[in-house]
Amino acid sequence: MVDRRVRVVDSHTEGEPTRLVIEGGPSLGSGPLAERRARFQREFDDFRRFAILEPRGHSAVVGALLCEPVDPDCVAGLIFFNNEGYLGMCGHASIGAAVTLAHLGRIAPGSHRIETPVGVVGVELVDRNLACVDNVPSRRHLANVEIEVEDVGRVRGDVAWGGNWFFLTEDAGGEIAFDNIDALTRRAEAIKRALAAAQVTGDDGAPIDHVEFFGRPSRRDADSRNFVLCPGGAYDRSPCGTGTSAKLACLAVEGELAPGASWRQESVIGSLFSACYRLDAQGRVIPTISGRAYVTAEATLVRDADDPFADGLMG
Ligand code: PYC
Repeated sequence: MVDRRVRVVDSHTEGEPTRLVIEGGPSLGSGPLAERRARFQREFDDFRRFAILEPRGHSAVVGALLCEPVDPDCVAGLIFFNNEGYLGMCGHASIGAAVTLAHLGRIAPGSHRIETPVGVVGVELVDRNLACVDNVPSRRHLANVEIEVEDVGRVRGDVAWGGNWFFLTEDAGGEIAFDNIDALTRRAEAIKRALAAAQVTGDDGAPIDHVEFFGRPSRRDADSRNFVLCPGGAYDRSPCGTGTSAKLACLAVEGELAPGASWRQESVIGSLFSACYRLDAQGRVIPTISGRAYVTAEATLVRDADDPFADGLMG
C-alpha cells in the first residue's frame, strides 16, 4: 500500500545533482529555518533517507526542501540535506533550485532572495539555466594548519567557512583528475578523520565535514581545479559553491584576489563556476558564484509500506 507521495524536481548544476522537494515533505512549522532544520533532523530523518538514499537516490544527490520563508522579501526557504545529514548552505543546490523554480514558472529572471538555515542569500537568475548566488559572509578561520594523517604523512591547509566548513589544501597527493577520484576520496577521508582526531574544528567545535584539494586547471579558462569530498563520502561533481566561497575567503585574506576580480573554479569533472567577491560594510567577504543548471526530471516519489527498503538502503 502506498502511504506517501512526494513531488520532486531533479536538476544538476555543473554535474552535481539537486532534488527539490516541492510537495509532500515534512511539516516543520513556521519558525526560523535553523529551527525547522533541527526539527527535520529530530523528527523526520526518515524522510531524508526516503528521498535521498538508494533505491530512489544515490550518495551524490543533495535534497532541498522548499519551505515558506519567514522573511516575506524572500521567494523561498530551502533546507538542504544529503545521504548523511543536513547542510547549512549549498551553492550548487541554490542555483539548481532557482533554475527549477523558473522551470515551474514560480520566478522570472531577475534578483531574488532565498532563506537558508545559515542566512539569506541573493540569487540572480540570469536566464533559464544560468544563476548567480550571493552567498553568506565567508571567512578563513585557521591558516596553515598542519596535521599528521595516517598512511599519508603531514598535510598543511586552511580551515574556512563558506556556508559549510572546509579544510582546503594543495596537498592532493596526486593529480586532480576524473580517473584519480578513488585515491583523492581515500586521502580526503583520511584527512577528515585526522582533523577530527586532532580536534581541529570550526566555530563552537563544529566538525570540518568537507575536504577540498586544489591543483592546476585542465581548462584554459580556469584559474584552478578542485576536488571536494562531501560529508556523506561522495565527491562534488560541481566545483562546490560553498567550497569556492571558502577559497575566495582565503584568497582575499592573503591579498591574492581583489574585490570584484574574477576567479574561475574548475571541478574534478571539468565543469566550471565563475566567482568573485565584494566586501560588505563590515569588511566581510561576500562571494558571488555563477553556474548553469538543467532540470533532469519531474517525478512523484512513492513509498510502499510493504517495501523492505521503503525508507532507503542504509549505507
Ligand atoms: O555547492 O555548496 C555546494 C555544495 C555543498 C555540498 C555539495 N555541493
